[in-house]
Amino acid sequence: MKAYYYDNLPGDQRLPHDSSRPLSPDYLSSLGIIHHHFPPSTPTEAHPEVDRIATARNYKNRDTITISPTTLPNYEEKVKNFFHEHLHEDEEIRYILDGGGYFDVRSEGDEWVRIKLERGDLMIMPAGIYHRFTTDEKDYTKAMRLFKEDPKWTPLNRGEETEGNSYRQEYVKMREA
Ligand code: KMT
Ligand code: NI
Repeated sequence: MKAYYYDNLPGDQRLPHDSSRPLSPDYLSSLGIIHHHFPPSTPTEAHPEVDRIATARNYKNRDTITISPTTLPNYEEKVKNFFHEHLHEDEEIRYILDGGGYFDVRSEGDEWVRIKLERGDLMIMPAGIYHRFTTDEKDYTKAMRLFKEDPKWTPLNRGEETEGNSYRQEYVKMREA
């Protein structure tokens, strides 16, 4: 895992866009993000710690998605959709089984913070945080997606409605506390 401010320069979203302004794990904590590194023994099986965390946090749902041009129908369109800024009404865990990718999350000043995830990285994002995702130049992310409740998988794209969303407001209050 590596985090830094996104450079906001035009160009392919899959490029690093590293502004050379690094951010620490403590900074991510202040945004309500938790990160661990649990390398899986094979690219198909979660590390036992992942199951332990999921059970402890009462997670009920998970799936595995392989985001690559050969495994995901309409790859280009899906990657564009993942890159639309959105939030979820539930906390979500992303665990990288293989490959890698970038999650961008909004800072408290509404800047993009880019989080580079690699195999074995586990990230817990709080409900209500604005974010987006992209593969990197290798076009290959195999990720386990874990959600607490059923069926809040729907991304809510940022707009007037998400500003008034109660999960969003709770998140902002938590960040400011
Ligand atoms: C999300 O919440 O934006 C995603 O699930 C992206 C795909 S998972 C690596
Ligand atoms: Ni999302």
